[in-house]
Amino acid sequence: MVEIKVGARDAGAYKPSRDDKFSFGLWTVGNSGRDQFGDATRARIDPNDSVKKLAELGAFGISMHDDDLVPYNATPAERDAIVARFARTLADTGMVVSMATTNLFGHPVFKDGAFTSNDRAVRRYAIAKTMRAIDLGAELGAPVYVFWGGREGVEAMASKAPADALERYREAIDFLCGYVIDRGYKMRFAIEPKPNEPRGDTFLPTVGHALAFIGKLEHSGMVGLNPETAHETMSGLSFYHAVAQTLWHDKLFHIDLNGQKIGRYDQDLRFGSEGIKDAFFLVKLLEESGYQGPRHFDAHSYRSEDAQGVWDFAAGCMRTYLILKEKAKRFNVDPEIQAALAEASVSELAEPTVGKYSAAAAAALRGDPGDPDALASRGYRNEHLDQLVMELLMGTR
Ligand SMILES: [Mn+2]
Repeated sequence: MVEIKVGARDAGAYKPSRDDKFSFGLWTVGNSGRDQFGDATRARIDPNDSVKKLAELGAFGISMHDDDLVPYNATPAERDAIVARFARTLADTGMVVSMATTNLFGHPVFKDGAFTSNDRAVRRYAIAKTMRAIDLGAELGAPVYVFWGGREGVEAMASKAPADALERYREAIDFLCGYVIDRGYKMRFAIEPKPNEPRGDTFLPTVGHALAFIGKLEHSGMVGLNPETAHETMSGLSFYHAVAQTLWHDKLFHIDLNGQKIGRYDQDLRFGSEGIKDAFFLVKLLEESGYQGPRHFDAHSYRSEDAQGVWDFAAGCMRTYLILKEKAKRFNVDPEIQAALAEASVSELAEPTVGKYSAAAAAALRGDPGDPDALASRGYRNEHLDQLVMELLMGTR
């Protein structure tokens, strides 16, 4: 049993540092609390102030849509002044832009979709806007560029042929890969799946759909995923398993962490505030997988909060991550948990089953396939194992 001193670890053990690579979208802490049913409940925060405050709290980076920083109708001169001031704030604080993306959902022009709008002129506008936003991301040093197709979907099923929409999606990503290569930007793309909201049904709804889509791309090597806790969980799927498969495909280029209840609207809650067991195994996975990217939070504070609540939210996301990271270390050294893993034969799953096919191996296996009744007689003690995990998470181990 690990000895625990109450309060001892509050003296800074969960204090985030740059090495933890925590980042936040400008739109996350900048969320004003507006929702479907009510107006903003707090004032907009200047992006420069967000950067300063996040740096103070221990984050290393920020992410941004083009429109988070540069207003839609800014002149080229205004745009350059805004970007120059922002670059100075980044330099002053030591913060980086760890990811950039395009807002292809807010303006009414995208009401029928962006890359998949039926209107060819809208599709061309969306790609042009994305090229401008990629330039901005490159100017600020973003190594990853995210594609969330917020409006790429339908309500009326008859309104789009899905195969045509996927072709246009593929065409857009291929074209933009070509643009990045042509410009010599050191930038990779990450697709962010989501099942629905704001559209009734969205194209590329889950991690699995997006992984399959990448296989059809011309430059598939430079395109990976940006899976999000809330988006997979909305579908009732395990985010932990989604990320594990993404890693297995070498496609985890970025990640959006938050909290979400199954079957609800997109809640974007503080990381770890729902689904604590999924969050625990996710953190353990990220920390043990060699993932080098940002631990990025795409979430926002409750609508009930004022400015202080926003910073409580941001600090809470990072603190919960670090607590779960420490729990993962305890998991690995807890003798009872290790014994329970052995009883469940967890490491045996890493051993090959039959090896590569040969006629001799097939004949040997058919000659001695094993006795199903004898094999069925064992238990795996998963109840015991899971109880130990729960006790670890509840703080009694
Ligand atoms: Mn997201």
